[in-house]
Amino acid sequence: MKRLSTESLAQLPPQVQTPRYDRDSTDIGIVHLGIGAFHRAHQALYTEQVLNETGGAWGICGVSLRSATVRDQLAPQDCLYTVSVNSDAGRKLQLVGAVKTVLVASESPSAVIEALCLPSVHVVTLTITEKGYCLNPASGRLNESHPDIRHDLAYPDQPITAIGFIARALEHRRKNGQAGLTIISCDNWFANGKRLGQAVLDFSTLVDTELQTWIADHCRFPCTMVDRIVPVTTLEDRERIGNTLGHEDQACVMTEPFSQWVIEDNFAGPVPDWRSAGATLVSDVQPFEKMKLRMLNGSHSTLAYLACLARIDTVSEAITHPEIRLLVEKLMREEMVPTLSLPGSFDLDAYADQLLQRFANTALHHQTRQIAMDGSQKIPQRLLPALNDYLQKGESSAAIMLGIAAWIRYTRGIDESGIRYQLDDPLSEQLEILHEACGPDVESYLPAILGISEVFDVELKNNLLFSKGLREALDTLESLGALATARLVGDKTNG
Ligand code: CS2
Repeated sequence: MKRLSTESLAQLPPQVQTPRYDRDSTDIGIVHLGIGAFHRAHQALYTEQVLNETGGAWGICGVSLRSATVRDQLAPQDCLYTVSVNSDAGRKLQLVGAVKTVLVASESPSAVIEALCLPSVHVVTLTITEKGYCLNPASGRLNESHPDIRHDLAYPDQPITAIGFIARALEHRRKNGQAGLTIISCDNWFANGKRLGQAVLDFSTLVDTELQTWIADHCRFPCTMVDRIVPVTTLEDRERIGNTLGHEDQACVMTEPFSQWVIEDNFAGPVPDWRSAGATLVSDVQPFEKMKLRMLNGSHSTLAYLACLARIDTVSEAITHPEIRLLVEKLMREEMVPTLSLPGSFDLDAYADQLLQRFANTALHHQTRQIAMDGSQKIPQRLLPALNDYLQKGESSAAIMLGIAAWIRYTRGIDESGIRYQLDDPLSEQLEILHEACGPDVESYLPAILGISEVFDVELKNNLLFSKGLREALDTLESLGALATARLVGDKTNG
């Protein structure tokens, strides 16, 4: 089968939507760091719609920080790719042209710095996952002893972290008298823009305090809430898309019909008119971020750890188990909703209904193992803050507690059937050593896990309600298993 390319555009089946603007004359206006499937199914599509509607110099230069895989998938097909919107009603295909070029930072760091310094570039977006920010998840400050950060401070022209690239490019832009940039984190962190800004400022202080002042004056780091479920693309997905297009597409992405982007209206210069493409611009994103992190991501992680322990592969399958559904509903409606306050007449119960429907989408095949990765980075965002709200009042919340306990149990690297798996987490080595030393006894491994300061701050670690609740949840998980524990907790009244 022939590979997808600009020439194939005219030969695609009529139901496939294709770019309506002149790609060749579209200049690069955005550099995106971390060009994975999520970016291609989310921000790039918003930009694509702007280009389709009004044109403009908003082409995207995608950057992969480490691996060449995405570049090798996109470059041979002129960076064109398909987004497949999958639901029980069928599949809708759109061919996206907004990405114009892809760079691999590890192969050519100078090309990335040059791209960030292009006069036509006004916006940088990032999806580098939580760990990419090199922050201490508990304190939210740059982890200055992170080996990659130390590398970037020592070799500023060959950075390896997003923070190092941004700081170096901004140094050039300042020296060349160029404009600053709007730098937009699109990762699932609470106050993601503030954290990114903090990381860049912490880093630049170590380089030169004048740079730090220039960045503070000339750049903006708006917070955002991004939402769209994007499972890993499988071989079967590629085959199916290839058969429909009549052309091979190595870079296609699968997603759901739902999409949401809430952006803080705080820019350093021009940005695409994403509002016209369905994004919401607000002065304060935090209520939305908090809602999404606690309701969607908090449930996702809780469901994923329980499901992985019980060997349930996908989210849609997990949510058909009455035990898991009961627990997830309790977590959302009884425990998370009371910790949230949204502007206007926003209906959180309807939001929960919609999430349950999204989780039940059987056309998506969203792997629970995909969500389970990087738990040490995700738990402090998704579950601990809401639990803290309860602990501060001397109360507890059984479903959230079980979510955290399920992650801890999952870090043992062995499921309930005795099958071993590799942890995919920046702390995996530390966790493996810890469990190796402690063995399967909760009394032994729990205190050791609570000692991981990147995840649990001292106050939380020393909170007796917290450690007691976790011990109980872990004891039940270890003796009854994930599903029976979910039922027990789901049925229990909080007190
Ligand atoms: C998921 C998210 O993988 C995960 O941890 O919880 O990627 C989730 O699918 C997105 O945040 C949805 O917007």
